[in-house]
Parts: sequence; C-alpha cells; structure tokens
Amino acid sequence: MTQSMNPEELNSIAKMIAKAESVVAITGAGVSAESGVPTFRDAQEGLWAKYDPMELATPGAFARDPELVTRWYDERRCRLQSCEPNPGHLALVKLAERVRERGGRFTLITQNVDRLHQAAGSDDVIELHGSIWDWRCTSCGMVQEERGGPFSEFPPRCDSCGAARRPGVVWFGESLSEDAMDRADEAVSVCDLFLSIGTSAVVHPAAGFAYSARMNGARVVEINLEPTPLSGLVDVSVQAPSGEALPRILDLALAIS
Ligand code: BJW
Ligand code: ZN
Repeated sequence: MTQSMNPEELNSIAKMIAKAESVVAITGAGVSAESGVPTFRDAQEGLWAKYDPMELATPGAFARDPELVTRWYDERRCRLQSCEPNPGHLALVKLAERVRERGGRFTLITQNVDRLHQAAGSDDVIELHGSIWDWRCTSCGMVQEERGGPFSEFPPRCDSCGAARRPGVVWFGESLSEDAMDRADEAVSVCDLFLSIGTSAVVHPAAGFAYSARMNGARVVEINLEPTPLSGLVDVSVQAPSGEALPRILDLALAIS
C-alpha cells in the first residue's frame, strides 16, 4: 500500500460519494492497466517500441502509412480480446448503483477505447475517444464491429463500398463526437463530485473537465498511480492502483448508511 492510500483519505472519498447528488467519474488508460492493457503512453512492446504512440494516433500517420497504423490498432484489438474487467471496473459499477439507489446521478465518462467498462456492466458510458472495436469506412462512413481474429488486409475494406476502413477512435487533431461532448459537458456542469481515475490528465478536452467541475464548485478527487497536472488542485489525491483503491472506497461507501 502506498503512503497516500491511507484509510482516512479513502474514507473521506467514500463520505463524499455517500452524500453527493451528482457524481461524474472520468477514466483513462490506468483503469485498464490491471486488466493487462498497456497504458497509452507506456513504452510500446516488441516491434512497436521504435514508434511514438503520439505520432501513430494521428490522421497524418494513417494518411502516410495506412498499413502501419492499421497493424498497430489490429494488434492492440487482438490483444484486448483476452483482457477482462478488473476490480476497479467492477467497483465503478457498484458505486454507480449505490449513488443511484439513493436518487443520485452517476455519469461515467471514459477516454478508453477498450469497452471494458461496458463488459463490467456499466451502462450509458460516454466514450470520448471512440472504440477500437468499431471500424469506420473512410468513404461511406459505414461502421462495422470487429471482434474476430487478425485482419487479413491492412487496412481492411468496407463491405459496402470497398474503400479503406479505419479504427473508430479519435486521433489527435480530430474533433470528438458532438453527442459525447454534449453529454459530458452537461454532466460536468451539474456535478458536485468529480472523480479523475487512471489518467495522466494531459489530453484535452478530457483534461479540462476537472477544472470546469472545480470552477462550478464540485469536489474533485484523483486516483492515479503517479502525480499529474491535476494533483495540486484536487481535494484528495490518492496515488495507488485504481483496481485496489476503488474496491476499498466501495466497501467504505457501502458501510455508510
Ligand atoms: C494507473 C495505473 C493503475 C497506470 N491505477 N493509475 C488544449 C490545450 C492543449 C492541446 C489541446 C487542447 N485542446 C486540444 C488539444 C490538442 C490535443 C491535445 O490534448 N494534445 C495534448 C497532448 C497537449 N487534443 C486533441 O487533438 C483532441 N481533439 C480536439 O480537441 O479537437 C479540437 C482541437 C484539435 C486541435 C487543436 C485544438 C482543438 C483529440 C484527442 C484524442 C485523443 N486520442 C487518444 C488516442 C485514442 C486511440 C488510441 O488509443 O490509440 O486517446 S490519445 C490517448 O490519450 C488516448 C487516451 O484516451 C488519451 C488519454 O490518455 P490517458 O488515458 O490519460 O493515458 P496515459 O497513458 O496518458 O496515462 C495513464 C495514467 O494512468 C498514467 O498517469 C499512469 O500513472 C496511470 N496508471 N496504471 C491507476 N493501475
Ligand atoms: Zn464504405
């Protein structure tokens, strides 16, 4: 247990959850790390070690070398097929139930593209950066879900018009879905408790939500393995694995009547 994962801090977060009327949780790659999903900024493995993920996750990289970018996403997609939700994902499902049982509101926003929150049982998840399972035609826009084995062509082709398909994720320099942004903005504007979990809090617009929530008077809590640009302004910062901290917070919240 890290020094900052002390019972009083965890208990203070549980109390905030127990009395909050409207909770927003935003998650990042750290929440999936304990499911075996490499975080976005982790060193890439094997053949991918020489590539910078910040470069690969761009429309320019796909335009220059569609095969390379498609292979990167296809390998990540295939690896994800053996990953399962971890205790952090499951605790968020139960925390949402707890808040809703007493008439409160709980909104889960994720930057993750792996759909592990949905696999754990979270509903109405706001996917800010899309999904690695959905592959969209670059010409007609048709989206096909891909849950099978490795692709046989890179990039894969559209079943409807034959044009190249790309992963249905949001790359640097691209706009987020208007629907996802509207839903996230609305929830952030009315929340009285904001939880930032497992994210380096550097990618915008997602990173800005904590600041907006704070400006609107919400309490802000961070759970992350290491300090982030947010750490100095939050009410409580827990530096610990989310798969350990969240279940403990859940247990404490359930014990508050
Ligand atoms: C653990 C743990 C454990 C480990 N427990 N913790 C304003 C200011 C400056 C720049 C901009 C701005 N507005 C827009 C921009 C440009 C850009 C941006 O933010 N750039 C910054 C890098 C500076 N944003 C955009 O381009 C966005 N578009 C946009 O805003 O459009 C309008 C516009 C465009 C251009 C200019 C201005 C306006 C789009 C952003 C799309 C991000 N897409 C990606 C790729 C998705 C597909 C893929 O996966 O390949 O989304 S990038 C990548 O970052 C991915 C993630 O969702 C996202 C966030 O990363 P995350 O989740 O925080 O992961 P990590 O790896 O960074 O951190 C993990 C953390 O977990 C670490 O801190 C660990 O310590 C911790 N951890 N294990 C708890 N067990
Ligand atoms: Zn098409």
